[in-house]
Amino acid sequence: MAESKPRARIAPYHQPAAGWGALKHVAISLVKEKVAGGKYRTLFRQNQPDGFDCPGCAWPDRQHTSTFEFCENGVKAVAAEATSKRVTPAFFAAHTVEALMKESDYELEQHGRLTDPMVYDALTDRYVPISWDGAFALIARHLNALGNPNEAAFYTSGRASNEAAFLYQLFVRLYGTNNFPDCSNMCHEATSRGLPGTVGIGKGTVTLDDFEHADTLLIFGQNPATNHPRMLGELRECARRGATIVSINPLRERGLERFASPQHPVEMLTLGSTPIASTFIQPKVGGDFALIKGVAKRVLELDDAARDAGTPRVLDLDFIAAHTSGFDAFAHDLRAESWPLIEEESGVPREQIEGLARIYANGQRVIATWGMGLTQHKRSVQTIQMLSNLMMMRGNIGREGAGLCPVRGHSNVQGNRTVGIEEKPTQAFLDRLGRVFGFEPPREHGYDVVETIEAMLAGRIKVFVGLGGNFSIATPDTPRTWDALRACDLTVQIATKLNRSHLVHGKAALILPTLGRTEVDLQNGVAQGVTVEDSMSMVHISYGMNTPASPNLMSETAIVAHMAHATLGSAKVDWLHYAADYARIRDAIEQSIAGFERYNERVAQPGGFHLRVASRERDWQTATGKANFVPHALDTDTPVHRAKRLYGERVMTLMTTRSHDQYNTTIYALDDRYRGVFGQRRVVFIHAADLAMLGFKAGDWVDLTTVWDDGIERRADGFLLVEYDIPRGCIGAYYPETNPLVPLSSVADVCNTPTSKSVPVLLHRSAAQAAAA
Ligand SMILES: Nc1nc2c(c(=O)[nH]1)N[C@H]1C(S)=C(S)[C@@H](COP(=O)(O)OP(=O)(O)OC[C@H]3O[C@@H](n4cnc5c(=O)[nH]c(N)nc54)[C@H](O)[C@@H]3O)O[C@H]1N2
Ligand SMILES: Nc1nc2c(c(=O)[nH]1)N[C@H]1C(S)=C(S)[C@@H](COP(=O)(O)OP(=O)(O)OC[C@H]3O[C@@H](n4cnc5c(=O)[nH]c(N)nc54)[C@H](O)[C@@H]3O)O[C@H]1N2
Ligand SMILES: [Mo]
Repeated sequence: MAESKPRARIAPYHQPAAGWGALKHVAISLVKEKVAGGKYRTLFRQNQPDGFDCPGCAWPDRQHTSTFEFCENGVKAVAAEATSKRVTPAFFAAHTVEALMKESDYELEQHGRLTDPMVYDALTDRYVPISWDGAFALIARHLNALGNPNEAAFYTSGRASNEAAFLYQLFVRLYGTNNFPDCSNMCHEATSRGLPGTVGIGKGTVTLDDFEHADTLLIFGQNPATNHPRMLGELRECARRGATIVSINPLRERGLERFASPQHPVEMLTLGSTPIASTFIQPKVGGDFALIKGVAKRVLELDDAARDAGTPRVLDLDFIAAHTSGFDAFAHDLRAESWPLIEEESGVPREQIEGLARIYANGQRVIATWGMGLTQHKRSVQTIQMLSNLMMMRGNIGREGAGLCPVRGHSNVQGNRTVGIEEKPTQAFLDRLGRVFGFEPPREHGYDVVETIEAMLAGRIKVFVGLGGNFSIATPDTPRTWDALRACDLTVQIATKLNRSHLVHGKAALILPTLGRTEVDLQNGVAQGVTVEDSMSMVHISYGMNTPASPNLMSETAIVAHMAHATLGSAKVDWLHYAADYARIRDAIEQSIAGFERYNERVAQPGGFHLRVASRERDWQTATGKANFVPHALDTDTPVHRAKRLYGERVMTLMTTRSHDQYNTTIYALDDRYRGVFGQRRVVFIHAADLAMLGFKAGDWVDLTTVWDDGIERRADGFLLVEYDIPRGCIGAYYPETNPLVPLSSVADVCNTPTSKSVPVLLHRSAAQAAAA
């Protein structure tokens, strides 16, 4: 690479989050990306009524109107898409796949936007140009040659629009399978599978308005300064109103300590900032289930005391009586739970658990938010159900200023699920889809991400299509996943930028370059809008404004339509007719899915519309017709417990997380400013006492191996040890570099999410460093 790498260093960060630091970095990212001429203005049209929906995260916008919401990482996402650098046929002619494999993910990202459809040529180990028609014919030939449609898998990364995703699932179901692995399987699946059991629907119950009324916010396992920067603006307002904000996270994330708002010139000029969280609880990694159960147990004790003293009750008895089922069994289980076990498993001392229970019980309107810190563990579904139990004890669901707030990742991951990207569809969904389009959809459940990789390894999946994303390294067990992908007959990647999944490919392979959301999408000369659903169920329309990166790009919707047309023909569904005017697809969504009445009309209103979430209205769509309290036992036999029985306290629980300068597998730059890491990514955060216990010191290099029971060696080599404020026995490192350590069979109960935030590992003095010494 021509660009010289910045010098690596570790330097703790003492400034507030956002503020001048963030503005400076926006300027750097614009210059570095060489944002194509005149496109700066697009940054100011982001999340405006006539602009595009930010391809960054799924955090909602206030009314989607007037004020330009400043977001450093949103700007990076837009700038990365608007870069003037190009990956052309000439680029591919100059680089073999073998040569590109030697580049880092950061280097691959720097090459810029893909411009033309390309097909892999095994003779020269290069990608060569192919016509769009040739590409679609190749896909059709492979799909139609399979003995069984279940031998193909269709991945979705949550950036696809509702229109593209709806057409995609229709195509795949008409083709004959429910094999829809998606990024959600690795992300908020525990939320989507856990909440239906308690409140009936796997979505959050709050909207942004509730943040204006909440007096207490519990933030579980999230790093909003990096991953949802606009959420900090809401939290800042809550803090200024005097709301109590608690961060529950093994790390004291910088953005939750102090935040200087770029929206507020006075704070910027005076170098002032707003303190955000008033309380930090640092459970051990994976300790939240025990912690939340402990808080619930304490709330029950406080209620017992209130009852005995004749003071106002702590439980919301009216809510429990009118709206819930199963409280007695739940309370019985809480009373029987052991305090020492709760303390041991959470890693939080009893006084702090009691303190948190007091904060919760004092709150009249409580919102609980959560991110990947809760969803990527063995017991994630149980943890999320325990959190709903806790919220139900005081009626904190379905009233103003209170509720459940899962904070989703990809900007349209929630919408994708709503319009049918779901490997386990309900029969009712399939019935209606089949009725509208006159076919009998496949009924058996399809494969999720982990099952897809297992099926590829067993030779049961032969064709893989990826609508966005970077399947080869977002997934666990990297070397095995690569074997799996390479065993496929055909891999197809629909993408904006070059990534590892284009290099780790099937025997035949296609790269299909697509428009990004920021770009004008013309069909028959008419600009098309696409719709997305944010993390709070607001559906709105998005129009791109930039000139496409290349004249030879197709929109995702058009690519899907042409794939379907080539594979199935257009007798049953006139695919190209749909792709010619996306309003027709919205009409089809309206006919097929509840809640989309007058879709085109309502989405045209500024701000769009709220898709009904029944639980928000205390309409409980569960088997009991009530919200269910679901008791769960503490598990003392997780993979981490088992590893500790074998290797004792040397076993560390590894959480894999995001740095500030990445978007999932897209590495924009090599810094993690708020955690004080610069110019490098191969670091391990570790407690000082664990360094001493293991005989290391900060600055040493280590190799990591996983403790697992299938005889396969899993390792990731060459990480710098960084002393950090993290609980004993826990370490942190970045994803995707650590995915080789996550076993494919290490998944969460019920939802099958890879346990990428709790991997039992051992640290070894780096072989390379030892050799050099
Ligand atoms: N800039 C940027 N924005 C993004 C993304 C990005 O990569 N970059 N990714 C997008 C996507 S797809 C998603 S899903 C979201 C992810 O956003 P987040 O949910 O914030 O994801 P992570 O950075 O993986 O980790 C979250 C936090 O969990 C904490 N944590 C780890 N283990 C535990 C635990 O056991 N308990 C608790 N309580 N906390 C724990 C970590 O310390 C960290 O602060 O962000 C989205 N937005
Ligand atoms: N160890 C570990 N593993 C994890 C996680 C973790 O915390 N730890 N997090 C998991 C989570 S939460 C998620 S969501 C997944 C993410 O998994 P993915 O969604 O598969 O990965 P991304 O890195 O978001 O995908 C980036 C690629 O998408 C393509 N792209 C970008 N924009 C567009 C577009 O508009 N259209 C199309 N077609 N392509 C586009 C670009 O080519 C880019 O290289 O990773 C999961 N894996
Ligand atoms: Mo995600």
